[in-house]
Amino acid sequence: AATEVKSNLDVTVDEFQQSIVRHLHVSLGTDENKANSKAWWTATCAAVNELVFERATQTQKTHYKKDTRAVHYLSLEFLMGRLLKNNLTNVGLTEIAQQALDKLGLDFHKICEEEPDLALGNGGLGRLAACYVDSLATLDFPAIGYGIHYEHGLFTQAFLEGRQVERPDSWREYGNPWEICRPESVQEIPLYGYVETKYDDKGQIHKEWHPGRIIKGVPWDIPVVGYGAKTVNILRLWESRASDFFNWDVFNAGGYLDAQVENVQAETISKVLYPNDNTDAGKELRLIQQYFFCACSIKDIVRRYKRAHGDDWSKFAEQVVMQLNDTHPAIAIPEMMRILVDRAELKWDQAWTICQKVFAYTNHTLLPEALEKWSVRLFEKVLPRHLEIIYEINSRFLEDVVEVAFPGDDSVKRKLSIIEEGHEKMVRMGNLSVIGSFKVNGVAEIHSKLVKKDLFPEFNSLWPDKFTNVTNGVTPRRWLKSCNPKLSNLISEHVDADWPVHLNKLSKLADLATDSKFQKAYMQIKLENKIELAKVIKELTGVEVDPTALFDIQIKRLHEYKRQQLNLIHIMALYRRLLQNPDYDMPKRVFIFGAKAAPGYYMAKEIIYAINKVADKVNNDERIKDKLKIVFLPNYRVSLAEKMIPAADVSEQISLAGKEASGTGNMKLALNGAVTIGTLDGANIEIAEEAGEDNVVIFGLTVDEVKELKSAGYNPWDYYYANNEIKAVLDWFDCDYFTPGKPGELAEIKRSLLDYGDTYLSLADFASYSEAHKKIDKLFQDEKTWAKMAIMNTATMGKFNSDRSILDYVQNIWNLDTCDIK
Ligand code: 26W
Repeated sequence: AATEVKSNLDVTVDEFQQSIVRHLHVSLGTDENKANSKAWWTATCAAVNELVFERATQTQKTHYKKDTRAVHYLSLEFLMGRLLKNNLTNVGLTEIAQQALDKLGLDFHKICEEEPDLALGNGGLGRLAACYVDSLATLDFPAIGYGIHYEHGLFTQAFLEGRQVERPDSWREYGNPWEICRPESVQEIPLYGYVETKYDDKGQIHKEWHPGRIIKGVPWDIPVVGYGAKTVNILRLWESRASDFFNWDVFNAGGYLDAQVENVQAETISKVLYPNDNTDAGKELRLIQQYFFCACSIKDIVRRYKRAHGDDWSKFAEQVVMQLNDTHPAIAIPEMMRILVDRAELKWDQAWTICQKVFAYTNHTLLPEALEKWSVRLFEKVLPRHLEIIYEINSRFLEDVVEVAFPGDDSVKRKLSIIEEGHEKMVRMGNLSVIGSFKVNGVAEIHSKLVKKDLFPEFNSLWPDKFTNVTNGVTPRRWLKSCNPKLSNLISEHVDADWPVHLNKLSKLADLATDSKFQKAYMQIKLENKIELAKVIKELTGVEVDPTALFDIQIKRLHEYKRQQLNLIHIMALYRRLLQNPDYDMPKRVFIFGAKAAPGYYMAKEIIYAINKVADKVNNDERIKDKLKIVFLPNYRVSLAEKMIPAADVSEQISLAGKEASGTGNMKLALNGAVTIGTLDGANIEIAEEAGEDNVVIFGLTVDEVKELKSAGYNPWDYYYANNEIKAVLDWFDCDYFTPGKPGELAEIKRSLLDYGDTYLSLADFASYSEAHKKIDKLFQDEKTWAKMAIMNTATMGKFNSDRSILDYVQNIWNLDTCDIK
C-alpha cells in the first residue's frame, strides 16, 4: 500500500528510492555500503532536484515566451535555512521520501539533520526575503531574488564559559546540492578609478568612467519551489572573482604574484556576510558588496530585457520593477541612471522618468544607528561616477521639487538633501531611496505611520501618496506545515486541506477552541513537541527540563532595544521571590533563549554572559526545587527555530514601543499556539487585534507614553529607589553571587540600566511586565482557559501568511499578473 502514496509530481515510492540510489552511484560515485548519512542526504537532494530543475527550466521558458512583467527582489540577505524538508513539502513528496528512505533502512529526520542551514542573512530582514520568494513562487508570480553568494554565512555561535565565541560558517565547504553555477551569465563590474569629461562635436558633455579595477560576478542559481510545484522561480546569488581579462597586463609585465594578490582582493567581496543587525559600520568592503551585487543584477536584468526588446527602452518600466530590501541596495538607483545616461545615451530626464517607475523601497528600521550613510570621500574613491550622478539627482530634486514646495526654506532643504553637510560630508541612503522610488513602505501599521511621521515627515508632505504599509508575513509552509507536522495533521482533520495556501481557513478552529476533545488533542501535541524540545535542550546544554512546565521563549537577535535584559531581570526577580518564599505561587517555568550578538556589540555580549551565569546558578540551586530553569540554546538559526517554535507556550515580544519595526517571530510563535506577552509595538498590535485581547497579554508603555516620558526627562534611578525588587535585583549584579570569586563581573548590566541611562526604558516597564507575567501564570494554571487561548492564536493568525503580504505588494506596488506554468 505504501507505494500507492501520490504526490503532485507523480512519483512513486519505488521510483524515488531508485532515483536516490542511482544518484548515490552516478552523482556521488559511492554505493549503499560505503555511503554515510551525508552522502545519503546529498543523493536525496539530487533526487528532488531532478524533478525541481525541470520545473525551473519550464518556468523560465514560459516567463520568457510570455514576456511577463517581473519583480526583482534586491536583498543583501536571504536567510533560507534548510531546503530538503521544505522542498519536499512544496512538491508534495514528504511521505514518499520518508517511505523511500525507510525502505533503504534510513531515518528521514536524521538524514534531514545532515543539511547545513543556508544562513545568508542576519535576522528579520533576511528571513522575510526567504518567506517572500516562497510566496511569490507559490502564487505563480514571475519573480527573481538577487543577492550575494557569500562563501561564509552568519557565524556559528558557541559558548565558552558562558561567553559567545564566533566561528566561521562554511555551508558549502564541499559543495552544496541546491545551487547551479551559470558561467554563461557572468558579468564584469568596474570599481575605483576616475571620471573623464568629454565633449562631442555638438558640444555635448559625455562622462567616461575609467575604472581602476574590474571584478567578475559569477551567478549561482538556487531553485525556489512554490507550494504545489507549479512555479519554480530562482534565487540568483553573485560570487566575486578576479577578472582574468583585466589582470592580463599585470601578468605580462611579469607580475604573476601581484596578479594573484589582486585576485585575493577581488574574491574578498563575496567572502563573508556582515554580521551586524541594525548597526551601520560604514566599511568600504560593505559598500563594494552593495555595488557589486546591484551592478551584476542590473546588467542581468538589462540583458534579459534587451533580448526581448532590443534597444527600445520605452517598455523597460512596464517589464521591470525592483524592490529594494532596505537601503542596502540603494546604489542600484544611480547605477541604473549610469547605464541609461552614460551607456544607452538617454537624456537625463528620460532616464530619470524610467528610474522612478522601476524602484520601490521597503524600510525595516527606525533606529538611527541603522540608517546608512556613506562618507562622500569614500564614495568618490570607490564609485566616482555614481557620486556625480547622486549630486545631479540631488541638485535637480532640491531645485525642481523642494524649492517649488518650500520656497526659500533652507532648513527643509538641509533635511531633504541626499548630502548631509557637516564635519564630514555624508551620502544619506534613506533620502536617496525615497527620492528614487515610486513607493516607500513600512512593514507594520504602526511602523509605517512612524516612517511618515518621525523619519520622513517632509518627504511625506511632498509626496503623501508615495508612502504606504505592507504588514509582514511568514510562510505557513515552513512555519507550520513542515515544522509542526503533528499540529498540521490535526488541523487538516478539521479544516480544508488547502489551508497552507488559504491560511484564513484556520479561523474555523475558533469553533473548536472550547471543545474539550479538541483541546485535549491540541494540548497533547504541544506536550509532545515540548518533549522533543526537551531532548534537544538536554543534548545541547545538558540541562534537564520538565516538559509539563511552562515553556517561555524569547528568540531573536540580541539587541538592547529587544530587551532580553528585561526578561533577565524579571527572571531574577522570580528567583528571588522563590528564595524568599518557597511556597511562592507559580507554575513550573522554563525560560528559553536563542540569540546571536553582533561580534562587535559589547553590551549584547555582556547580556548573553549574564543570562548564562544566572542560568548556571538557578539551574543548580536545589532550594527552588526545579520550579525555575533557564536555558540559552547556542547557535540560534532557522533550523533551531523550527524545533523551538512548535514547543512554545509563551512568546516574548517585549521591545520598547516604537523600536521593533514589525517582528516576524511573533507571528510564527502565535501561529503555533504560543500566547504572546508583548508591548504595543510593531506587528504585536495587529496580532493582538486578530487574536483578541483575551488571547494575548499586553503590557508596558505605548509609543506616545514613551515619547512623553522621554521628553519629561527619564531617570532610571527613580525606579531603582521606588521599587525594592528592582533595587535588590540590580544590586545582585555588584556582588559575586552569580560569578563566584569574581564580584562585579556582571556590573555592566546594572550600569547600562542606571548610569548609562537605560536607553530602552527597561526599568520603566518592569512593574507592568511583572504583572503581565503574574497574569500568564494564573492563566496557564487554568488548563481549559490556556488551551482555548492557544487554539485561538492558531485560529486567528491567517492574516500573517506571507502570501497576503505578497498580494499587498502586487496590488499596491508591483502590479504583476500571475503566470501559469503548464
Ligand atoms: C547597515 C546595518 C543594518 C543591517 C541590517 C541595518 C539594518 C538592518 C536590518 C534592516 C535590520 C532588520 O532585520 N530589521 C528587521 O526587519 C524585519 C523584517 O521587516 C522586521 O520584522 C524587524 O522588526 C526589523 O528589526
